[in-house]
Amino acid sequence: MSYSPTNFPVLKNDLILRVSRGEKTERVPIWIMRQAGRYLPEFHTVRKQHSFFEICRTPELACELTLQPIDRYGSLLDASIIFSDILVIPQALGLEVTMVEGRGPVFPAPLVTPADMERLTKDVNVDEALGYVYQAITLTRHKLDGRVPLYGFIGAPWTLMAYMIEGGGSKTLSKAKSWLWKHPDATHELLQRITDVAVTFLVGQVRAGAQMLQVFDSWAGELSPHDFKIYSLPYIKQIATKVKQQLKEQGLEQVPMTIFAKGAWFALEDLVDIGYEVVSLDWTIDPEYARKVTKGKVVLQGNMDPSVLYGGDDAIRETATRMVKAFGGHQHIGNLGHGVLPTVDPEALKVYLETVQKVSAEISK
Ligand code: 1CP
Repeated sequence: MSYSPTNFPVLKNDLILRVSRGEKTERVPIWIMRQAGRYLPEFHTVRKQHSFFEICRTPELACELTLQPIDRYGSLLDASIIFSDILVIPQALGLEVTMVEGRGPVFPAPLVTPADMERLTKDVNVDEALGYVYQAITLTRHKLDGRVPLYGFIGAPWTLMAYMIEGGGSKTLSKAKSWLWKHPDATHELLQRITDVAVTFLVGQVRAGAQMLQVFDSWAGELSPHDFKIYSLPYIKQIATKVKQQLKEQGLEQVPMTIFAKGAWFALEDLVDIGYEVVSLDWTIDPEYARKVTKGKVVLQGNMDPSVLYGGDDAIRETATRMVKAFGGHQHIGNLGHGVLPTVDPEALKVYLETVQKVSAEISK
């Protein structure tokens, strides 16, 4: 049976949407980056039978994995995020990406010199190439049955460019950074090509049923403050501006947008003025400092260090309580400072979710 992006079930929990619109709420909503993933035994059961990208490309499987944490934690989660990966954009641009056991994503033929950009698909038909993500989103909206809103997402241009040149994860980004210095013009051309695809893809995700959007700039903190302003900021700004403009032109509803520029504490002041309603913080930023710098202009998301989830229930409760209080119980979406780690006990995450909901309900009164 195929589903259409119309007549979606009525949303029963809109807490995260209300907070994103700047409304005062009864408590802080919470969801977790990588909440559908390797720390869940039910994920491995499916993963044993299918390759990673096969799951991403099969709407029924992507939907099943998206719903796993929602089914497990019930009312302890206030949002879902579509099961996919940031690397589907490089794939749509024509690069091969495989998931190698124990290593993560690998590009067998990464970009080595600007001449390799010839290998990228020109005038990508984004809606066709990534239509499988749209189908997964539409199906998931129906299967969620209005329990919580659904996030769509992309990787930011700088982070995706870095993967496309490094050919996978990297500790130093030495290849990607060499590119910046050796080929500044080609760098901007590549960043713009990724940006163009990203805009169309995000708009398409909303058309398919995504109710919020997040942009992951996971490698933002590898750039100096000066270089971040040149190679990341203008492109993530362009994405927010153009997505909003195109949603309007296409008669689609505006949705809250979140920027997560990991490690870019230095850019916080700039990040509040580029068109995102929510700024996601990693754990190296003190919540009270972030409040002061952002002056109430955006909702803040985050930000407990994910490794506290290894510290036992008392450490989790104590750290989560301190975090919620430091954010003040308003204009805040609970999350971790980065994705949940694959070896975390799902019960430890439960303690975190419970604590954020309980403590924030107490202080929001
Ligand atoms: O089964 C496996 O081996 C795959 C593990 C896995 C999973 C579950 C990968 C490989 N990606 C994902 C899903 C995923 N990736 C989601 C799903 C939705 C959810 O959050 O629940 C999302 C949002 C992502 C986004 C993503 N992929 C990011 C941005 C967030 C972040 O963590 O910084 C990044 C950098 C990636 C690349 C990626 N994909 C997978 C891995 C192991 C990596 C990191 C590789 C590296 O840099 O070393």
